[in-house]
Amino acid sequence: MAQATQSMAGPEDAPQPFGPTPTARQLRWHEMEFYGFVHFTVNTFTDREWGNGDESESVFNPTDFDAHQIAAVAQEAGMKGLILTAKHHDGFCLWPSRYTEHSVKNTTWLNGKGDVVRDLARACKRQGLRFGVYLSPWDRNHKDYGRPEYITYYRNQLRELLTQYGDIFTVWFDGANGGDGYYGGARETRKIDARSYYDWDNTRRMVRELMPMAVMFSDAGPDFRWVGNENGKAGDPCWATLNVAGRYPGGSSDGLTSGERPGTDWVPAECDVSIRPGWFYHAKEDERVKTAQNLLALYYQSVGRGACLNLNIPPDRRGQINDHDVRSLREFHRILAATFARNLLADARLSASNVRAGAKRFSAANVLHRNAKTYWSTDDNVCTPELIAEFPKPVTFNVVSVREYLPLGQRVEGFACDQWKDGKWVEFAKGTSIGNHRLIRGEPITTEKVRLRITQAPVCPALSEFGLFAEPK
Ligand code: FUL
Repeated sequence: MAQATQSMAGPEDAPQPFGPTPTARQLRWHEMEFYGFVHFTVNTFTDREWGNGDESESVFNPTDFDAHQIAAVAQEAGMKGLILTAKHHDGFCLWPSRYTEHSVKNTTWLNGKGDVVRDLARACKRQGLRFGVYLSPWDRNHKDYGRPEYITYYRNQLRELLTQYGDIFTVWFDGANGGDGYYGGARETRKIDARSYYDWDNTRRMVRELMPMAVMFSDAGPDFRWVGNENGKAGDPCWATLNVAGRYPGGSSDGLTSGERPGTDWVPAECDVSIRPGWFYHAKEDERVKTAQNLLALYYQSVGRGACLNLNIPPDRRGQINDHDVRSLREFHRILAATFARNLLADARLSASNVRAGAKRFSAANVLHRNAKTYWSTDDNVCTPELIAEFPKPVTFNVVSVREYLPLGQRVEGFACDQWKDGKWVEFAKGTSIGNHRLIRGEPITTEKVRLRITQAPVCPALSEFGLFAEPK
């Protein structure tokens, strides 16, 4: 006779998930951490940030467009994907959409045979990068904008993008909406009700159907959220959870910077920011490109707070990433790669105050590798454990890295780090939210013992990484 299977979880079983947890598509996105925006359209040639929608197609005329240069620069900078403005607010389409004449097909560029979406999608694939699209809901060119017919047009375009260009990892739904524009010659102001006009539920359903693993961005998710500013800075804390009910794209940005805890939904933050003052390329901003040190600071304030960083690198009028930007990106990546080349904890002897059921599966050693599948956890009643790392000889570091095992939800609400100094523990860092990744960067510390304390958690923690790293001089 078969034995009755046990229905209650035993101590050797994995902890129960806490609160909302990420979907497979969100986990895939979390792992990317850093990717780029590519803002490119008629604005690049008119020197504007928002086109009015009445630009002649012939305005779009890159002299030496090179999708491979763009993708290679992104890849060398450590980005895991690129998101192209397939259509910005001016309505000009970077692909030859069959639903409008306002596109690359009516330019002299490559005799109207060019397709920026196709070329960049292919170049990304070749570089091992994921590719995503920005399709502005607000369209200052289209005659029907503001009427129901436009929603059909918008979905037709989205269908083209999701069926003609291979895998699309994200659809980025911008929140800017309504106002004056060309609108097929009407040249008037059109206001829409951002809450109801776009019928987002049905558009989202269509994206799920055509591209099940694509994550959708907006102020209100559903998969990841705007961080509430365009400076690239996440809040501290920055919870992955949010109360989504009543939110809509273009609605209130209250709570987006820090997230909400408790929160009903897993909707982590993305920090979008440009490497330049503007989103589009302007020669007059060549000397105002963010430096490698600026970019590093942004990285620690975004990725280092559990968000993803979406750094805009706008092609210039050639259709390539400008040398000024390339130089900053190279130096930024050189420092980052050298910093994270080696987890100094690999040399330490680790001891945890508690290991769940004393089982190897939950042992402290699991935190040493960035392996999204393994983690250190404790017994259910042990919510504030500590982990001590002892080194055979003193080590010097200035960056601490901690990650939670996300499939079990965001569990930790407080943590602290101590160094062994003059015969006692001295705290040198503390924080609240961890989530996908928490980086703390400070002055170099030299010590032979480090302690990580979980100081507040409603349930037992589950940590997939603890690391100490040293930034090169
Ligand atoms: C905003 C837009 O209005 C900007 O032009 C840019 O595309 C930025 C990423 O989003 O809402």
